Amino acid sequence: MTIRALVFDVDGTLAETEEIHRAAFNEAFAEAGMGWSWDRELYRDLLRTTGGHERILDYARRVGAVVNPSALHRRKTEIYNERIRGGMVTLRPGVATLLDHARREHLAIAIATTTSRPNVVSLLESTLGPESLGWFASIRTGEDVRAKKPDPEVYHLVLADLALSAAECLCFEDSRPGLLAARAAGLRTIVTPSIYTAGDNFGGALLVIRDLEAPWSSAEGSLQKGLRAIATYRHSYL
Ligand code: XBP
Ligand code: MG
Repeated sequence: MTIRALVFDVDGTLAETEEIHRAAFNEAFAEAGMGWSWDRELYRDLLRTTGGHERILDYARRVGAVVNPSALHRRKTEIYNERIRGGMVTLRPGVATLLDHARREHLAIAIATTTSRPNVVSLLESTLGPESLGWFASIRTGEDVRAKKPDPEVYHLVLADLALSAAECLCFEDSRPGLLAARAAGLRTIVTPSIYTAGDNFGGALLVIRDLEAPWSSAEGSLQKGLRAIATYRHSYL
């Protein structure tokens, strides 16, 4: 079947943003004078809870603290956006080229993420330019759903926006909760593990590759053919 759309996760897939999220959480905690500081090892564990608001609540429960997660998360989002708009992040290898090829070959591109909408807007604007928001046929975020990944709700919303079946799309994720969400929506998923997810169980993925700097994005006019070959080849194994 012809692939009509590529659906992308954001954090860890488009860019290695998780260290900027972690720094923003820690700065918000410090400003509030809470004495909380999440190191990398702890954050790796906390990432199993998707969504920053939920992550704060999860940690508060672990340490038996009573906090206002909404105020903390609002401030964390402000700090994160200042940092992203300050040019702190670049896209992962191959991402810009793949988006470019997809657009040239008239595939729709879309976003399905757990993170908050302002974070997606600032990331796209500061890496791809202000006009890039208009390239995406659907952008669905954690703000649009009742249940975050691994629940498939965000992917169902994107598919409805695109008016396409899962079989007509390919999905790009970096984490196990993301992969589970995409698979539960019936999407074939290519995984590019990120700094916090390398070594996770990616069973059910169509393909697990280091990054998106792949042959399909360098061969002129062959994206559709390349993606279809990968999808068809592996389809019978899923
Ligand atoms: C990754 C996440 C996000 C971010 C924090 O989501 O779990 O929660 O860590 O973002 P994805 P917020 O890979 O699906 O983009 O604080 O805005 O929730
Ligand atoms: Mg991710």
